[in-house]
Amino acid sequence: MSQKVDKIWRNARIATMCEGASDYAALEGASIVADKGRIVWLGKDADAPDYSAAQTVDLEGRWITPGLIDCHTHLVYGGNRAVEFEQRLQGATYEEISRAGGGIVSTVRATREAGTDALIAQALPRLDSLMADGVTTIEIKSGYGLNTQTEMKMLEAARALADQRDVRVRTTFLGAHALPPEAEGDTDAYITSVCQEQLPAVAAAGLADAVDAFCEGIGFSNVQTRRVFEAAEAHGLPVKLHAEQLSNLHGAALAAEFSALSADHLEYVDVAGVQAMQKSGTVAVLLPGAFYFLRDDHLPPVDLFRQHEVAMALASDSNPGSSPMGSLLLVLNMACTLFRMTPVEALAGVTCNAAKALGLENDIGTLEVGKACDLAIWDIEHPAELSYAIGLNRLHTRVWNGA
Ligand code: DI6
Ligand code: FE
Repeated sequence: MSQKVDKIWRNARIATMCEGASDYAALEGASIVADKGRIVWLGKDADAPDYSAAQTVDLEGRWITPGLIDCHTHLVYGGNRAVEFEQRLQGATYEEISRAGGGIVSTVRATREAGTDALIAQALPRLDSLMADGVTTIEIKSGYGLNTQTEMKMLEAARALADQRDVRVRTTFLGAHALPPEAEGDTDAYITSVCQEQLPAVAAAGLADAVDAFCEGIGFSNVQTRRVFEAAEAHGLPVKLHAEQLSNLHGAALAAEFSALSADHLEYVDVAGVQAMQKSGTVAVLLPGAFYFLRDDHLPPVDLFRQHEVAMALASDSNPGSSPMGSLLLVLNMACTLFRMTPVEALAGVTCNAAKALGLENDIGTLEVGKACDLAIWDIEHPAELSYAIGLNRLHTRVWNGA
């Protein structure tokens, strides 16, 4: 008697991404069989066991990739910063605007004023835009609240998005994103409140899957970041870090010391930082949207990551100040044109390596038996088209947890 399953997609070309960034690890004339949200079989059509499926779809040679993963976003926030964009076009720099009390802090004001429902309503169109590119998992950071109440409100809003859409949401607590105005220049005292008030409250409520910080001249020092990581460790939460975006404060090495899941941005990382990341298995999350939007000209050392076999992930960094973007496919193109990554590296960056950056590599990111059945099905002839095309979305169907 044939085994009953929920669904079969057959006659497909499948980029399994099981070999990391070295190869699409593709199968042609192939099927994926899903049951109860998981992949239960995958292989050549001709080798498929005798399943009886509630539904069988002939994909007529379309490509299937793992559902895309956006592993670094600030999707939940109030307002926007279009006026600051105009100021930058008139000559002000991102750092000058930040030091003059604009920048992140202006989004903090708008986010504190917004209710949870308003934050959800404002984030939904951005989420829908990313999902239209085939995104099935998204990481969302707090960091525009900078007090316990608003940080928790942001994380609750982020978690609530998963009730409204078919998407997997991972949340990251980023209380150490900027100094709130009321902290009046006392960064150490603010970090104490992050470690002793905000983080314990967030952890007790189970609202965060990881902890992040902004280690930068306009953010927090290496020593202050270490305090945040020690507090995260004490609460059993893994860490990530905004490191070496605008200068080199040796954040990547610090992140590696704490076995961080990822160090992100990394335009200014040095060899020692890359070597430390190699040892700890920390993923390099590159964010070409922010590089582009801030008109940065200091490239992240992609060749060093390759030489040291540090896995590279890519993400939108979707945020109002440095990367107001709603397309992960555009990120693939930017990674290739701006950073000289290859299309297979780019696709690995939003699938297997992005899963690793979230600590979810056993569950998502490649197409293998046992993993969640999160698929992006494309009207393309070659997977390099995903990186090649600009604003030409060829998504045919998005499948999340088998449905
Ligand atoms: N680096 C970034 O690119 C974002 N946060 C960070 O630490 C920018 C956030 C913003 O400008 O609102
Ligand atoms: Fe960021």
